[in-house]
Amino acid sequence: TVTREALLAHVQSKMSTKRFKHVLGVEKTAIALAEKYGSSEEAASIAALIHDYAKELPMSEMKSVIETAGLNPEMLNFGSEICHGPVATELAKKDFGITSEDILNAIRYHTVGAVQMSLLEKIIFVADFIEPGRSFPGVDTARAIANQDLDEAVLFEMKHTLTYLISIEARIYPETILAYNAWVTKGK
Ligand code: DGI
Ligand code: FE
Ligand code: FE
Ligand code: FE
Repeated sequence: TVTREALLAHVQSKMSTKRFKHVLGVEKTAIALAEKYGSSEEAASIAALIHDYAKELPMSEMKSVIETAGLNPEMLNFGSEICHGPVATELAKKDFGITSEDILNAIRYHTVGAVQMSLLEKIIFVADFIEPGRSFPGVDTARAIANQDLDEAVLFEMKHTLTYLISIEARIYPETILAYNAWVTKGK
């Protein structure tokens, strides 16, 4: 597989300095969570470095990746925010030869989450939300929860994101609601 140095160079070449800083913050946070919760730190690093690899791709290129890979074309109606994770997953296979389904799913579901999530998927989902560069109201609460209970942090993030999206009258991707419904009833 690809070395961290090669990955860093490729990823950096595809995005703004600001977004690359975010990616490094996600990597650092994901490695710390992996250590804390007993997951592979190497897998956390690779998934974190690739998670936003497609974020600045033009929609025309996203569309062609989605069509070629046979992904659900419905996501195109929700723009780059919803498409960039699944598209990065395809590019991770093609550009970097990533074959670990766990790493690929962590990249795929990093924006929306999923009904069932592996430890690595939860780590990338939460690390993306709480990395040191994030500064929205509630981020310190999210960091404190992530330090205590990773599942609670996933649910907190889903509630926070959905509340935010509704407040700005954004359209909710159906998978976002399915994930929220599954997590909000866990343990009840
Ligand atoms: O790529 P990042 O900015 O690091 O973070 P992200 O991939 O977690 O989220 C990107 C954006 O996607 C974030 O501003 C919230 C938005 N988003 C998440 N779920 C939905 C959504 N946007 C819409 N319209 N609908 C959703 O269901
Ligand atoms: Fe993202
Ligand atoms: Fe996120
Ligand atoms: Fe991100």
